[in-house]
Amino acid sequence: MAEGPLPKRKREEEEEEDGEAAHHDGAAAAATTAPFPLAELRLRRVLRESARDKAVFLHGEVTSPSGEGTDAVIILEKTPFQEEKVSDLLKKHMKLELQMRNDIYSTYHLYPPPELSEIKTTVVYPATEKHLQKYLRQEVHLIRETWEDYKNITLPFIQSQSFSIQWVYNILEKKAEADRIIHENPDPRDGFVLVPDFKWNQNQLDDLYLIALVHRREVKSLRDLTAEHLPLLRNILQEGKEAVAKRFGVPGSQLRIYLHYQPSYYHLHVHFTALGYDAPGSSVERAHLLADVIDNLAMDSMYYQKRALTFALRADELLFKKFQEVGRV
Ligand code: M7G
Repeated sequence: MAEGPLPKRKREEEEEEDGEAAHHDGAAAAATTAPFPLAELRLRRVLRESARDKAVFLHGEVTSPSGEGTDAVIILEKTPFQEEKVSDLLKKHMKLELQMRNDIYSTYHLYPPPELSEIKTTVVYPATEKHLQKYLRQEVHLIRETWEDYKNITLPFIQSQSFSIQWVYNILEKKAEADRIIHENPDPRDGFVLVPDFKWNQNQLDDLYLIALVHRREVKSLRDLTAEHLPLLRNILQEGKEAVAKRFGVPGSQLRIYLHYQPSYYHLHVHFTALGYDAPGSSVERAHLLADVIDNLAMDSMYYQKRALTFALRADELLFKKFQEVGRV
């Protein structure tokens, strides 16, 4: 892909320095209904492509009338089949082209009508450098982070560098996605909001994915949790399961309910995914089952301020470099 002039990129530092302004921008963006100008996007490069997930992650640029380019990340993803639409697909297909035939075996190219060939499209715009990094395919390494490492390396880093969590505040304040809320416990200390994760289009239950966002704002991640948070965590586990069973008919025994460490967004949240779905980020080096977290805290309030935690970092990440500098990798 030809590299053009360096585009304008929304900088994380700007958001940090300019907290209030960013807050207003985010709230305004939440209310915007105009669709993203996809056709005008200039494709700069493919950040990552996954044959297994049938998804492609693109870095594009939108050029304003004044000629200034702004970065965007576009994720295009083929969605799972919906059982109830399969017979439509057989009946209403536009074309069926034979690819090969051998004995009793044959394969075809089937071209579905537009309403049955949706591509889930996620847009991050304007995208920061950190967003581009997040989706770029990179070599990864495991880090074993002690509590001292957390305090000396990770915490200062996340305080200066992490993604804006304006989108979380927009949900909690009902400025965005208010009509998507599945359940809310409004208690400011022990309450939370459960919404469909934006990875899930809600068309089928196979890849069910919801996220519980806590109302309290000072809990960044698993590392901050103590026994004080047990009522909050138990509410999420109990009420979250009940809400999913009631709305989607999926029982708690078929849900994987977990926290990420490290998360991308440092406002405590819990992932709810269908057990049969191999969700991105559900592997052992990142997912911590909520039920286990609760048990650990009940046994020892300081459990997550004592033990080392393992996670993977990409080789080009600044945090990885910080661990490298002090010889921890
Ligand atoms: P994470 O563990 O902080 O990071 O999870 P990850 O994205 O690397 O997994 C944050 C979760 O919030 C992810 O599952 C995202 O898909 C989801 N998410 C992110 N954003 C920006 C939104 C949003 O605007 N709305 C909703 N509903 N979910 C989001």
